[in-house]
Amino acid sequence: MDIYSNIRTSVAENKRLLAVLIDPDKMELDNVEAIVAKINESKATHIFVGGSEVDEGITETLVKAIKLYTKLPVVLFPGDVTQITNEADGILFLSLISGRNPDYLISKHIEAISKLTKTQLEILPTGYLLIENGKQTAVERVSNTKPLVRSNIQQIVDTAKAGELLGMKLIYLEAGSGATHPIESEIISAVKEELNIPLIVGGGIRTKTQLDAAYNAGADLVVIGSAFEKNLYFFEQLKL
Ligand code: 1GP
Repeated sequence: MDIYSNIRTSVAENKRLLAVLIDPDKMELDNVEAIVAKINESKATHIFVGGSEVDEGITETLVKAIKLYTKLPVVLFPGDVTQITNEADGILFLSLISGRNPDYLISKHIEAISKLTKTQLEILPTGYLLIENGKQTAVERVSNTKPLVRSNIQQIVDTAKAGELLGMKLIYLEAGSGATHPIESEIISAVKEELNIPLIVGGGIRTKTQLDAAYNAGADLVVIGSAFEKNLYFFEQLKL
């Protein structure tokens, strides 16, 4: 089954999906086998690969290495066109709909087409919403956009719903890597209530309480990067 059908089936069955995010910039190739072994032992259902600023070429090498050691779907979560590689299974084709920078709303996508059409990647059109979290994150800096204000829940809900009605297949609520505050439950549940497509939540999730809170509020797929990067025993300690 393809990645999206799998996600939809899991959501229909109330399964909790978990993606481990690997940033190619922070990963030594020598460590890939051991790290992927840890991911395989955990409850992770997906591996996301990407970062806001990644040197050209290293994403492909990393994805190739990851694929040697896992059967989990490897999905690109690219910060830029240069991170596209046919070695992965799919790609979040992200439109930063919280922002007003045309580069990240449509221009980068046009730039990506000549590469994407030469790949077999499953393309997952994703409405990407950056939400204010207490400090400036790499996404905000690199995309030169303002995050949505946390307290304006209606604006966040309307933005997510607009993404769905534009035909996007996933909505991703992003607090930013290493965020001070993960996305609040009130925001997740308000967005979930209005959406008919799967909801991804990530950024700043460091504890089991925060992870459970995201799922309980309605996240279908949670993304964890930094906490696992800092401590490879993170999922074992969470008893996941
Ligand atoms: C960032 O949502 C992801 O794009 C994951 O964030 O690194 O804080 O887990 P963390």
